[in-house]
This record gives sequence, structure tokens and C-alpha cells, in this order.
Amino acid sequence: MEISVVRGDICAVVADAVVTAGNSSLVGGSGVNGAIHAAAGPELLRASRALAPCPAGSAVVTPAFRMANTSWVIHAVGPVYSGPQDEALLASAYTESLARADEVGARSVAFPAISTGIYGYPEADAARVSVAALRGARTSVETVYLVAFGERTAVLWERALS
Ligand code: AR6
Repeated sequence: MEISVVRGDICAVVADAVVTAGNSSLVGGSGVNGAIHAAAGPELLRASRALAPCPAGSAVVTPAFRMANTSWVIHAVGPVYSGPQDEALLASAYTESLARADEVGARSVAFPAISTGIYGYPEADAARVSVAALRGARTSVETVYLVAFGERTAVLWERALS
């Protein structure tokens, strides 16, 4: 699997699937989830809500509806950070997303930095955990884009990859 860091808005990335950092009720929200729901249109909320609840560490997949650059939205739920013991749940959010990508035949997947916004996961730890989880996964996904919304996220991911 090839993993690269991309800077900017995940809605602009061309990939078979994009991952959103959701909540267990799978209702829209702010942050990257708000941006993806705005781009995909109201059908996304109806489709995702029907698959709730989705506990932390798991992921579900829906069509991407009105998004032009992707076919699928994978709704991953990371942990609300409470301490280093949340590492397994964060890793699982990444590997479960790859499992959903495999189910729909997506070969390229764009990820945001799950849990590092509103959910408060320390960014450097999250970068390390996400890269280790992706590298350790058994998957048919060939290309992963780590989409960094800020420069600090990009630098931390590049460091974790090197
Ligand atoms: N493209 C890529 N990354 C983005 C974008 C974007 N358009 N917008 C924000 N980010 P967050 P969480 C980055 O808070 O911590 C929502 O309300 C952001 O800078 O979106 O998992 C959900 O509904 C940060 O690095 O997700 C949940 O309730 C990263 O995406 C809750 O927030 C994740 O920040 C999930 O919180």
C-alpha cells in the first residue's frame, strides 16, 4: 500500500472513497464531517443515520451522493480522547475503514486525522497510531491519502511515515 500526505480539504481529493470522522449517531456535525455532509447533500445524512449506532472504533460505508470526486463515504468513529488507552480504538477506526473500502471494492481511500479535532486526540500520537494501523492492515486498498487540513498535521504525518 502506498501512503502519501496531501494538504487541504478532503472534499477536493480524488479517491474511490473518502473517510469522514463521524460520531456514533452518524448525524452530521462540524469539522470534516460537516464539510463532507455539505458536499454530499442531504441524502448522506439519511443514508448514514439508517446505519447508526456506530460505536467508537468502527466504520460504515454509504454512497457519496453529490460529491464529484469520490464514489463512497466511509463514516469512521474515533474515540473521544480520554488517555493513551484509546489507541486501540483509534487504530480500529482506520482498519475498519479499510475493511469497508474492501467490501465496496475501493482501491484508493482518503483519510482525515480522525479524532484530532473536536475529539481531542493529541495530534502527534494520532499520527503515529494511524500510520502503524494502516501499515499493519491486510487490505486490497492500494493507495491511501492522509489529508492534512493544517500544516502541523502534515508535518506530523510525514514524520510518522519516515
Ligand atoms: N478536510 C480535511 N480535514 C479536515 C477538514 C476538511 N474539510 N475539516 C476539518 N478537518 P474533527 P473529530 C480536520 O473535529 O475530532 C464532528 O462534529 C481537523 O482539522 O472534524 O474526529 C463529528 O460529527 C482535524 O485535524 O473530527 C463528530 O461529532 C480532523 O479533521 C466529531 O466532530 C478531525 O477533526 C468528531 O471529532
